[in-house]
Amino acid sequence: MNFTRSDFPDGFLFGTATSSYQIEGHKFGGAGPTHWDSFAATPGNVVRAEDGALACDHYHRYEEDLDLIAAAGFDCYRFSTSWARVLPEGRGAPNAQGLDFYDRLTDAMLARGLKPCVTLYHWELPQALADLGGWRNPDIANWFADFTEVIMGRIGDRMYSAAPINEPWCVGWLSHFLGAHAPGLRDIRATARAMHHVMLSHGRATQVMRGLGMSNLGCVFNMEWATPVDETPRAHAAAEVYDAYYNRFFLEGVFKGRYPKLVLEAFEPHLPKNWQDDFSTIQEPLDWVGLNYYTRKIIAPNDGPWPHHHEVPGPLPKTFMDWEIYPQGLYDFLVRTAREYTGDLPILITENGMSNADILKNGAVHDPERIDYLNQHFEQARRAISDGVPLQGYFVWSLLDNYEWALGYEKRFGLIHVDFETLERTPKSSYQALTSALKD
Ligand code: IFM
Repeated sequence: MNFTRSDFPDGFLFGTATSSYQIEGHKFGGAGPTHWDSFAATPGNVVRAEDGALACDHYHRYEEDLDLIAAAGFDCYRFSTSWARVLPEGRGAPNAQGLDFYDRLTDAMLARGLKPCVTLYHWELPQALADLGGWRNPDIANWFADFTEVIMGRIGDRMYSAAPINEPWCVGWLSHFLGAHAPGLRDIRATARAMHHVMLSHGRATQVMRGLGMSNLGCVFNMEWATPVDETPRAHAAAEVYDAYYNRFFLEGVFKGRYPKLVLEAFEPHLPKNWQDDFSTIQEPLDWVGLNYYTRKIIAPNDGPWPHHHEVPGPLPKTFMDWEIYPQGLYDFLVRTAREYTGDLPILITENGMSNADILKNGAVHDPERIDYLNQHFEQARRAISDGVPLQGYFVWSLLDNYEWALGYEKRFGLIHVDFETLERTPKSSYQALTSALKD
């Protein structure tokens, strides 16, 4: 890497991140069915109809995985808890094996000196709740609050930090407007309701965790910079709409108690009754804000229905996801978030990393592209810090190659290669490079 730990302020937190369904192996330990299982079992939704039944078998191999995190010198591990592993029916009787698993996992992190940074929900909604309308049903805020009480009642006392929901945009828009993730809907009314209920559930879970005496509570929002396709006012307006429903909606809800006008123009008739009354819950005070950042999109206007735009391919080098590499966007988001929304509140980069066409050859994986990608983004993080942004940590996505949702297992994001036949782990050269950088 072209930085070391000492290039960042004292106490800056270096971490790596994963999520439950992407690595654990959902078929183990009495977990209930989720909407991702049924989505993946439907032809055309997921590459080769792959699912998270086995994934990386982290459920059995977590000790080995935590050893690798600790050996690299990371301070923190950002993991998530599976709702369906804890409450197989989404509500009601907890699964003792599931609670025991997260208890063991927590203690194993602490035993290695790793700070546990939990996200409660990273997309595997219990099927029984999806059957009741999932995120479209206003009751989900209470169901989620109850889940929070059960799982954090067990492990909350040992969490370094906690955030309720990973990437609300994906839970809402990607899954209910674009239909690309479970439950695969393409419906504006479903989207408006899901996005609002995600916000309300975030607030309710935060209240529950405060009630349990937990501290260091935050949120995790994914962001994509929107670049207008050209300099016309129409192209600029199109990019602003993208920015409004992708990036500003959640920040504005949590930190300003409102939704952007550019989104309300289309959402207002579809939002649930008395939605404005929910902001007192949505605005529950937080201790930090997390940004997940990977890329930008080039936005062109069109004459189709709202949002009247589409994405066009950009000219920059791309990752294996076909995402343009645009580190400047990370800097711009860090500065803008602090300036317009969060002021002195600590910011964390809760995800950043790349999928690469990694090849295991003679027992090694050389991934200079990933080292380069990380170098460029860490550089922007340092720039933001020197310009006064209260950035306090950086989590690399991801520890392991894993289940990349609708794209199955072929998009490798890991610092550690996983052979999905043998489940053997092989640290890549990016892992070795980060290990040297963090030693200092
Ligand atoms: O793998 C995902 C993760 O689940 C959420 N953030 C983006 C990653 C890469 O697409």
